[in-house]
Amino acid sequence: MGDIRLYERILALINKQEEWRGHCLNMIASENITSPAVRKALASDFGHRYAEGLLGGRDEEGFQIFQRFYQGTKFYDQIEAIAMKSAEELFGADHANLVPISGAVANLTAYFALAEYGDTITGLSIQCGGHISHTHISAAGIRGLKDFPYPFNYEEMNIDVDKAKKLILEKKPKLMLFGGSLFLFPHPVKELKEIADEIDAYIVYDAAHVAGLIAGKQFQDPFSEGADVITSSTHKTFPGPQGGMVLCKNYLAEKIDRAAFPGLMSNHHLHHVVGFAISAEEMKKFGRDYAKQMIKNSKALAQALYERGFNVLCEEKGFTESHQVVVDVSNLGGGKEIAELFEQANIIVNKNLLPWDSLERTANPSGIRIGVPEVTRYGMRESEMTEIAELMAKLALNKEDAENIKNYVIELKDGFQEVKFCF
Ligand code: DSN
Repeated sequence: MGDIRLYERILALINKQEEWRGHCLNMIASENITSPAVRKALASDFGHRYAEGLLGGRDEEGFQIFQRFYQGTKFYDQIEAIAMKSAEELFGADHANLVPISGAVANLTAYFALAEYGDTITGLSIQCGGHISHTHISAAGIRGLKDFPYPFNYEEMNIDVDKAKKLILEKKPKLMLFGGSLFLFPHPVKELKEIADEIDAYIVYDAAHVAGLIAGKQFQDPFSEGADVITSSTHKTFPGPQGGMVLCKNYLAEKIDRAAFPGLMSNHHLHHVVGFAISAEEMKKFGRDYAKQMIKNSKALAQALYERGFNVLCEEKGFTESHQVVVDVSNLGGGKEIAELFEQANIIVNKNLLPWDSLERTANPSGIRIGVPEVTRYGMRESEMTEIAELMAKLALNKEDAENIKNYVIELKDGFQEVKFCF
């Protein structure tokens, strides 16, 4: 039986969440904030509807034609067609499929399309930044794929190209994955393209974290470097609603589409695609400026943290070329302790395994990962990054009172309430 008290409690918790996170510095690297127009799309009638169907070619302007199994899709079909074309333009893809409902499902779609049960794949290990869906414990395992990790260079925080070449020639994976969740520098796609061709492997680039940087032309361009497929979520540096997509070259379009529908999904999430369509227009107009500012901000934050005594990774490489800053806090009690301490002061980050951690350290790993997508989208710039670094230093290094720092955080955030880089 429905319980009015629980119902009211849920409504109250929604308000509490909005109130609290509205006064936080949200610095989870995989999160972002959507524009008011995207929020409107998410709450629209499209969230109630179905639009199952197959793709049926393009019209003379290049917009997708759909063969739906449901009536009532005449407006939605126009939006999905626009969204597909925009995604193709932003990422230099021949074809976009917007059916996957998350980044992990986008990866599963690629696995279903391009690999067979029992095939071998390679990607980064979880400690070195690979996403769980790149491994046997998640989507790759569901597809029955055997994974082995690329050799990794700790100083470079990147794949060791020479060692990787030897291992790839030996193990001959069907798929070579790039991208991940701990992602400071572009991955060596073009450096490993030749070897992929030699063993007939597909290159799948998981752009979930860096999609906004790629669309804003401030990171590597996976397709021009040799990727066959880009998989992604749509809500990290790319400031859309939560969801997924697969972008590909023409020769894989049919396989990807069939893997998405009817392969893995029946209906997709229409309100998500509508929100994505809006955010894609925002990125076409403001994406370059937004992506540039994200990178300026992450570099400024890393430098300021380093100057205050934090052990920020990769000082010799300029710390980062992405939206992330990674700090080894093992000397300060570990990632769990520091992330929880920051949370007491309304600074939200996540603890993170570092490449030299064993998986047993998952509960309290050596690192924290700090992301700037959302604070950048609220209009913060380099000077605010210095202020944030100062607050973090007061908390973690000087052991100042978290309640007191929280007041500074709230005051800082109060000056940045409006979402920028949108119409
Ligand atoms: N778990 C997400 C991240 O934080 O990177 C990716 O799905």
